[in-house]
Formats: sequence, C-alpha cells, structure tokens
Amino acid sequence: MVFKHILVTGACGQVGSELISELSSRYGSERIIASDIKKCTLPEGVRFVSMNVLDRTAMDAVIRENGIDTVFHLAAILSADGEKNPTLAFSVNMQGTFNVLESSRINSVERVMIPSTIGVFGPETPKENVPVLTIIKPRTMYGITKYGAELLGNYYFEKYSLDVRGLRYPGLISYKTPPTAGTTDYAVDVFYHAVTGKPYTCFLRKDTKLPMMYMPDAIGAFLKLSEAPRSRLRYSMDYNISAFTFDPEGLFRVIMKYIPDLRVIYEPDFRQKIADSWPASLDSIDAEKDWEFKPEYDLDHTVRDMISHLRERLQKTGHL
Ligand code: AKB
Repeated sequence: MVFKHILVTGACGQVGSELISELSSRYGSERIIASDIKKCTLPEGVRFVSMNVLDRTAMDAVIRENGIDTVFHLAAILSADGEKNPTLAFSVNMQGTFNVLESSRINSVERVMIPSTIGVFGPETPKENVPVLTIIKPRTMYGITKYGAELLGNYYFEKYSLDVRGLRYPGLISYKTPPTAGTTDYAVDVFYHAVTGKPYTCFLRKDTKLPMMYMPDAIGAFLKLSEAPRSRLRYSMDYNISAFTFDPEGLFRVIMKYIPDLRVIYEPDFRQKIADSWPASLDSIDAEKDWEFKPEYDLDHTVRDMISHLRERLQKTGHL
C-alpha cells in the first residue's frame, strides 16, 4: 500500500519527531501533516497543523480537508506525567484515541497506527519473556488508558474493519528529542550527563530490569508493521517488541567502557513503583513471525551510537 496523505498526531514528541523524518524521506514531505499542540522544528516541506486530539471538530476538518488515508496517532501522556495528572492522562489517552478512531472511521481513513507500551502490564504479569496474550492488570493511569486504547483499536478492526495496528514499545533510547515524562527516561538522561561530565542521579534502583530498544529500531518496526500485508497479521494492536534488557547498573557499566569517569548516585522516587510493576523482558516471537520484526542494535552498539551523536549535537549547539 502507498500512503497518500498521512496525519501524525503528537508529532513533536520523542517518537513523533523521529517518525516524521523517516516518513518524509520514505514517502515525501508533501504527503505529511504534522500535528501537535505546540509547534516544533520539522523537516522541510512538512506542514504543521496546531491540533489538540481532544478537539474532535478540528480533527474531522484536518482529516477530511486533506484527504488523509493514514493516521499515525502518537499523542499520549506517558507514565510518570500520567501519575502526576491522571485526569489529563485519561482524557488524552482514552478520549484522544477514541476521537482518532471515530474520526478515521467516519472519514474513510484506511489505516491507523497506534503505539502501545510495556505500561499495559502489571505486577501479576510474568516478569520474563512475556508473550502477547498474558495477564494484563496495569496499575498506572498510563497503563490503564493504553490498554483501553488497545482494546478500542481491536474493537474498531473487528466491528468496522478499520485497519488499526499497534505494537507494545519497551523503553526507548534516543538522542534527537529528549523524553521528559516517562519512567524509562533515565536511560536517556544519563547520556546527557555522561557526555557533559556531570554526575547523574538515577531515579530507579540499580537492579531495576526493563526491556529497551534504540529509536532507529523502534521507528523501523513501526513502519514495517504499517506496511505489512494485513492477511499476515494475527493481532491488531498488541504485538510485543523488544531488543534487549538491562538494569541501570548494567547500562552505566556499558557507558563507562567509553566514558569511565561517569559518576552515578541512586535516589529512587515515585517512578520506582511504576517500573516495579512492569516486566523485565518481552517475547517478540509473534512480531518476528508475522511481519519480520528484527532489531539491529544491541546494547553496546546503542551506547556507542548515542554517545557519538550526542557529542556531535552538543558540540554543534555550543553545549560542549
Ligand atoms: C514510559 O516510561 O512511560 C514510556 C513507556 C515505557 O511507554 N517510555
């Protein structure tokens, strides 16, 4: 399938900003409309529309007037911010997703892509090698609403044949747009500290194992799923994917191979409870079988790439 007119919600976030670059080089920037509540820097030729996903009237107009056939719905409140403001998380993640699905159905959108998360799992979920179908009893507002979004997506596929697809992201490591609102963000923050020679205070315990992935693999996987023949997909919204697992101590050890003077202290805060309710590793076998998911970056390669890109960026902007 060739996507003709693509709408991306949450385009300025950690995933959105990198997805937009890849979409515009693959399909052409003129095919893409980036939407968010605040404008950000976008690749040349990508049009920005200021849109709140809670504004259904505005969403209908953007989709209809631009002949949108594909929506990448990334607008969401992440786990840590969701615990600070559960009401906002409920509105954006549930009502926002419902608006996208309903507007897509009414306006004949062909495909809707929605990322889910390891946040849908809870303390009763097995800790290791979690399969797609398992015990799911999230305890955070983020997890509850993202699981609700998974169920909604499945419902729209079964009831209305709207081609909705999604995958459960692990923690994502990236250097282009710093994340600010999640529980796995320590695994990004620490690089900024390491590269600039500042000590790092880690908000998780040193033995907190979580599944993780480098951003190029996360974007590659999302696009691969979006392009896969529907007939090969056994699931709609809930493919598990992950590249590797580590705890803070393990990550810092690898960083110290390249930056030996990194100093870390541990001061776990409210995010520890969130992380403790999530699994340590996922089983990606269904994604591998159905749409050939195959991450390229292992942890060492991720760390080397992060350090060199961050150094380059901070030097360019005069921060190093
Ligand atoms: C978060 O920490 O909230 C996100 C996630 C795992 O979905 N990065």
